[in-house]
Amino acid sequence: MVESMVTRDLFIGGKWVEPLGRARFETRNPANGEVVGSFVAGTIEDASEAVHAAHRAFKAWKETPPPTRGAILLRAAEILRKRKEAVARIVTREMGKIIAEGRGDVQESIDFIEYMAGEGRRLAGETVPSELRSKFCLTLRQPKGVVVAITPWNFPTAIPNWKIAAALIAGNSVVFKPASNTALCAASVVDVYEEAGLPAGVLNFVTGAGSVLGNALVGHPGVRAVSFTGGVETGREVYVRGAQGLKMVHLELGGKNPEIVMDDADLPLALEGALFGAFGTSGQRCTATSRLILHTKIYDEFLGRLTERVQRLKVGDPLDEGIDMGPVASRDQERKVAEYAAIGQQEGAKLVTGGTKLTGSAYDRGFFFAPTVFETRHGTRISKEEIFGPILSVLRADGYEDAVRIANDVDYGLSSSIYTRDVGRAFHAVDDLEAGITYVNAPTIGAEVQLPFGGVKNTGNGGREAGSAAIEEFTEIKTVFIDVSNRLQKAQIDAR
Ligand code: UN1
Repeated sequence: MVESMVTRDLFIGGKWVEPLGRARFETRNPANGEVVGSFVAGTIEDASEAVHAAHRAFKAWKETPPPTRGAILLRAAEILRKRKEAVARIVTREMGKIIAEGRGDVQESIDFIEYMAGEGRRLAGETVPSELRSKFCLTLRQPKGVVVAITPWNFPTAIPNWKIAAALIAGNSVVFKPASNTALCAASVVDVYEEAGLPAGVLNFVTGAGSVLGNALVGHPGVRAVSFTGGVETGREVYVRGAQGLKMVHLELGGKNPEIVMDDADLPLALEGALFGAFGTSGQRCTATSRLILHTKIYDEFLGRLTERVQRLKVGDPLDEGIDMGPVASRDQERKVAEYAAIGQQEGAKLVTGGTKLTGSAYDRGFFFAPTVFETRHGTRISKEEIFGPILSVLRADGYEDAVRIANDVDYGLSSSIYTRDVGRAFHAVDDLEAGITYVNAPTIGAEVQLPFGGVKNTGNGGREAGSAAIEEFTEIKTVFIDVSNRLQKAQIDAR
């Protein structure tokens, strides 16, 4: 089916605008090259306009009672639920994840917006005793101001919503700058909030090069906080630039997530987990299983079964139900994955299956790469660097201690997984694995919105998003003392 190309503009101050004389860029379906959408290549002026619009809208939005903000979010969730299938198709066409995962992306958005809507009736602070008489101490949550959301293409509706819905319920106004290659997904997110009745200027949307817009937004003196999900190198630049303005910069970066399979594991279950974790979304999740650490006693058997299953994965048009894996998201991704496949072979890893671009009439117009498995030693580049594609490195471990040592000896620490039937061992792993997220008897992917998401080491800078942490990300704490004693009471001095 040929679907038509859509033209979208910038959304600033509650209006869709195409500023005069701006160049445009296109997004393309990575499965077949069709043009999906056309967008404005925004400039520094556009970034600045968006920040100003967000500023103008901030005060009234901050003063809007949080339950009223929540009601708008609930409407947004409802609108998105009604158009789940249509938006899921946009996700799949623009980014290439299989349609079941496209639906999952949108569902994750709906779930999170609903969850944050409820937060409108909580946004809880704390109440603690005073050391003095007739004095009350409490904290309130206040919005930060104008916040910037810079989002990646791999979860092109879910990650924007993690940031936008949390920022909005807390009373911030937002400038949203999505990854360019999923700009139509991003515009579809903006539509939902606009139609839900979000006041003009509370959410603004700019598209274009990160090197232009991202820099302008992060460096803008009117911006108080930046929430960024993407690669480590860009994350570092965002952090440094934000630091110059003493801004809160929240970073969600890469991963090199291990699945450990112990000798007592339920092997068929661990196998399903590895396949989904490594090749779901063509391996393009920060939480993807990119290392499979096998206990030496089950190594040969497990690798044999894995290989057989990987070779049977159906790779094809991600809009077709029944396909296991679609293309990678872009030519750049394809190049990077091919480079790592070559690196693996140069550094002496044994290619078990895959390793090449897929060819043939079903594949030639898209960026299809074969699901790939390497056997390698810990320490090789493919065993330590984030690839963000369908390449799984299989590593051998002598036992639990060795497996944990290998798992932890990388620069990242987002997700991790262990398959074992030994409950004691499982809890030790929960303690021992250096990662923000540990799964027991489940793959490294599959975060749920009501729990914090984030990682340690180079995966971020200590923050978490989603779950209870989402509100912390986007609020300032106001500490309040109310003295009703009608006299000067001195803390630390009178308090005896
Ligand atoms: C990401 O990998 O970039 O854990 C986000 C998951 C997702 C979120 C992942 N729901 O699989």
